[in-house]
Amino acid sequence: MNHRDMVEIPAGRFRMGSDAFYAEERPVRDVEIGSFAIDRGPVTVTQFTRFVAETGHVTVAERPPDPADYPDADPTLLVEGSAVFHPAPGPVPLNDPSHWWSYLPGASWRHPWGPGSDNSERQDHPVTHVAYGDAEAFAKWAGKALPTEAEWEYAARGGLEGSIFAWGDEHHPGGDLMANTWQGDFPWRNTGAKGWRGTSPVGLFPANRYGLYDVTGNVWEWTTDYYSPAGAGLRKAESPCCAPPRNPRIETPEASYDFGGPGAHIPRRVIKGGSHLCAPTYCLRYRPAARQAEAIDTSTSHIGFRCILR
Ligand SMILES: [Ca+2]
Ligand SMILES: [Cu+2]
Repeated sequence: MNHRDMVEIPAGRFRMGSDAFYAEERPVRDVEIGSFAIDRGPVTVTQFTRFVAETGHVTVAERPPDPADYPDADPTLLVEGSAVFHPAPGPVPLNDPSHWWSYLPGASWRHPWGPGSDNSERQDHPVTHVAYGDAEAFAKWAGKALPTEAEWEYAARGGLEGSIFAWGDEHHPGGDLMANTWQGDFPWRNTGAKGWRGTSPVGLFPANRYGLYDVTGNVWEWTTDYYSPAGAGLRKAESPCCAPPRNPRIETPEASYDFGGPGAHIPRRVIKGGSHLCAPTYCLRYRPAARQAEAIDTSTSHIGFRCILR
């Protein structure tokens, strides 16, 4: 593998999280991170194609789900497929994602918008419809690893201390659109980000100060941390005095289960950075501190990943 598409991130200390937005980002805390190299952009369709050609990897979305794993599921839905966004016909209540998400049989990284679609116009876009295990398999093949949440956030901040966005505090500095996020009225009127609806070519929007593309928007990115309502790096109450935690991570799934939900037995990991579906009226998660839980077996049209080397 060549690593010239990676950037060296120096070791250092940063302020992880945010107190100004969603509860799961709190509290802001100091964290220390060892040095590592990270991919400049999310893994592209071209790169994933090479991985599949060499390994014969079949993604989770391309395999029929095992009914034993989904005892409560409608058996007609237990077919190969993935979650695909479709614009609503008009304004809809924003508390019900079923208005714009559906499980589409035959959708996969090869057919991102369903069986009739392909990647002929999307070779340099981030690969999508990858579950956590698919991202992990790619990383292993590439001789790399997936980042922890803390590593990802540290790199995404680009050395800017405590900024709201990866580029600073202003939403649109100089009037510029800085990332591929939803333009128009979510989830029905999509005027496009630099002409793109859905994913966009990696590198179309400005890099952050470390030279990383698409840390904000385009696709959410998998990290290795299991989700817990408060993220990694919190100091134990009994030791508030001491040095900040170094390379914190959450390696046990206990806090990640979505009790009461249909997939309550499936562990969830943290995804970062927001996607082309983030809109200020709906979801302000296109910020380095923002975080979301995603079930490890789930793939969608707006989640991808990038790798690191420690
Ligand atoms: Ca991203
Ligand atoms: Cu969002």
